[in-house]
Amino acid sequence: MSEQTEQTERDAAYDVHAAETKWQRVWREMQPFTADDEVVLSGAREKRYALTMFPYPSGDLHMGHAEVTALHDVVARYWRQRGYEVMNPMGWDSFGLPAENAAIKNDEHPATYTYANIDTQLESFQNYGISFDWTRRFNTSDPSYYRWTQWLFLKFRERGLAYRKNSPVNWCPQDQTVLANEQVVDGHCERCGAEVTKRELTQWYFRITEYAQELHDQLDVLAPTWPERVITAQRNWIGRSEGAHVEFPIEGTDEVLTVYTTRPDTVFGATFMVVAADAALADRLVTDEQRPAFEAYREEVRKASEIERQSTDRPKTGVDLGVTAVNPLTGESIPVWAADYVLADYGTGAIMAVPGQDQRDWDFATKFGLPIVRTVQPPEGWEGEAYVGEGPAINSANDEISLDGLEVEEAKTRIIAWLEDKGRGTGTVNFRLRDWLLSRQRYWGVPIPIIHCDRCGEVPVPEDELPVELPELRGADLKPKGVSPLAAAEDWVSVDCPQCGGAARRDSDTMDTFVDSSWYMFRFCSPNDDTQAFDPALVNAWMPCDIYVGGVEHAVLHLLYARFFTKALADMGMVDFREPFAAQLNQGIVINQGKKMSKSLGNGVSLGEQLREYGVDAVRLTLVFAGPPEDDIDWADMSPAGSLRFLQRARRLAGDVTSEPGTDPASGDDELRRVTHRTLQEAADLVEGYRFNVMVARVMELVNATRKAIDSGAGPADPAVREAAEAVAIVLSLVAPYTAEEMWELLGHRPTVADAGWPTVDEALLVEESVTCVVQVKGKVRARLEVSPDVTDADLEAAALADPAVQRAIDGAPVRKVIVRAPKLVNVVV
Ligand code: ANZ
Ligand code: ZN
Repeated sequence: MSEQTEQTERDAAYDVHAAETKWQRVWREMQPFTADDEVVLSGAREKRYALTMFPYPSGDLHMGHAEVTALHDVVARYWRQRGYEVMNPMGWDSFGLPAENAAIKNDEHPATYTYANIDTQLESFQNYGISFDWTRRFNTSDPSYYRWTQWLFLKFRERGLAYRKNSPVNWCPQDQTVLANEQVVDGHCERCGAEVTKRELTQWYFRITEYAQELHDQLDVLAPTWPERVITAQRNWIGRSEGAHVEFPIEGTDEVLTVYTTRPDTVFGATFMVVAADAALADRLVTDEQRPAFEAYREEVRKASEIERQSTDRPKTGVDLGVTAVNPLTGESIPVWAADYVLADYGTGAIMAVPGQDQRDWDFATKFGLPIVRTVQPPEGWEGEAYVGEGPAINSANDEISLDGLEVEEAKTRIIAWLEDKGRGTGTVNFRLRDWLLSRQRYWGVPIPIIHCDRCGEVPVPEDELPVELPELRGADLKPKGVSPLAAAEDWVSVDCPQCGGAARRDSDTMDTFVDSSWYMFRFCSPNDDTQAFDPALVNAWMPCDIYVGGVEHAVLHLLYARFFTKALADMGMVDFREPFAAQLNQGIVINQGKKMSKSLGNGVSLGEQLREYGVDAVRLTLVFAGPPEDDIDWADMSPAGSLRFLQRARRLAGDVTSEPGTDPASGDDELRRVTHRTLQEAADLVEGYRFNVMVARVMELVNATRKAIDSGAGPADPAVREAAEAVAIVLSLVAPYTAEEMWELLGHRPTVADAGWPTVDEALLVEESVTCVVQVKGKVRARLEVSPDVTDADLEAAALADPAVQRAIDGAPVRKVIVRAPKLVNVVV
């Protein structure tokens, strides 16, 4: 090749798409990302489990997937370069409403739709060059997976952690199915946005409340490595509060109304009681005379959403139940009302109303002319209504106890002790968290492995008959109807009872998809094991996940459920850790022109088009370089073309290097070597601190420094230039794997750069050049010392006093004081 063509070759933009095809073939042959269980079991290498939330197979991958996996891959590939055995698995969360609704819309079977999309997404992921271990993939809708979801359900049920009960539940009128509390966002269905109503139904639940305390407490342990907003969201959702149960006898009956209150100190001010209108208790207490009014009111209440019911600016409504209770402290007879602002499924479903200290109670009392007694002294000049702040207790004494003058906390302690002593109440902890409603009246999910028999009741499907396969129901109408389409599949539903052999019926509900995703991280550790849900030895070796990258929208859904599953499995002796995710990172979202991408706004950005136009690496680099991972990215402000130009520039460096691979860099240009080693050091720190965008900026600087050294300094044969170019390739491999492979090859190495290993940083090269320190004696500069910028005060003082010029200036006089301002100044006073 003539020098001329060589030059043109190097300067020409390389064909990114040809490189993609080429390296995909190489990777497919090499399988460099297959995690080795043996290495981890034997302890030969330390493990890292990098997990990113697996997708729903609805449509092809979009910008959101591109962003989260690009960020995630930085960490996974970095760990590999650092010599860890990395497991980075991927699969599909392939059951659920999104697929089912899309399938209905397209008049297709959900399975056809789902598996076609999985194929598409798989190909896109492979093209996108994420370092996934594809040998571990599975789909939650595969019978080989959901067999174990069913098995786990039965194990949970054996332990009393899965059960059925009748109660008012959230109902989505659009999707025609029940929803868990976690799936109701501001009173609306998380999936379709319809306003959620209540229905009284018998449903399956997981007893997550059994773990409320631990789920709450362990947040403190997770806080340093989990995003603050997730910790806060979970803390609020679990909603731990401390208070008391206080008993109010109902006059003329044996009934006792127990209330939950966080302010037992205000009990002297309880002038009436309120029971949730839809609680069974209200129905039991109401007098015959008040019943018609009560029932009419209850009808209204049932139509209201929880949000409406709790909104404070809504006029208060209610009905007097016609009975009275006795305030255990004042001995007064107080009326009992039913209202909607008290919720049936929180606390005890009843409250003592203290209008002096609670604004909702104040509004209610004012509206219905009920008495108001203040029991906390408001500050001077107080003109508000209910006073919720601190202050001394007032109007709070009887013959046996006085709280008057006590501050809130002290008064609480005192009254709880008294109540407990008299057997009229107890101090207690309450949680907002409810049990997790898991059954759904829809088709595309895991069948609940239970058979209902008139004689035997609920009978679990025997383990050796699992999985209970989802019937195909080709051609059946899957539109939401309020009952599962499975109920109509007579052949499937009617079975013999496994216990008595009599005619029985399968449970026709399916499980919420969040059940599927609550244990998938365990399955990845032994994905092909058909003898058990997971291999405990492998799970204990690989888990917990060292990082979990995903969207903050799962803060209280998936992330809470997965924590619950882990704790339950630990208590069953199946795993020896209690939290599944040691660290977590939430990415922001990709928006366009300041707005969320949406069809109706017409501002969607097609990932496919971006990839075709700029190539995978440029898109990945753009997403990682855009800003801190947690921030949203506005694609309109991004320049994938600029990213591509940078990648071309980086690649050209590799083409320019003329020294041989393995050349000792020690004799190379010192200045460039310093930049290289500082970059390697900083890049490592930046990746570990999730500051990937700054890491990219440092590589860009290194590319510039190297280019300068080639063109106007050391020249292409200098070993420091090779060292720098190799460092660029290795660091860049975390973000732009194709370009990095190209560079690695141009530099004369065999693939794959993913396994090159992070170069050892030479500490000596990190030391910054010296600083000049001025030494004064009697106010006159007597010496200048060249010292390290991080010299200690003591070392600097010793060095200054030992200097011959300084000694001469002191001339034997007694030193009174030495003022040291390291590293720049020493002042000797004699
Ligand atoms: C008397 C009282 C006086 C209250 C006062 C507050 C202030 P958290 O912190 O959320 O647990 N409450 C209890 N059960 C309820 C229900 N089912 N529906 C609606 N409200 C209910 O709140 C506990 C407080 O919320 C309880 O303390 C109770 O009102 C109310 F100055 O009791 B309190
Ligand atoms: Zn039976």
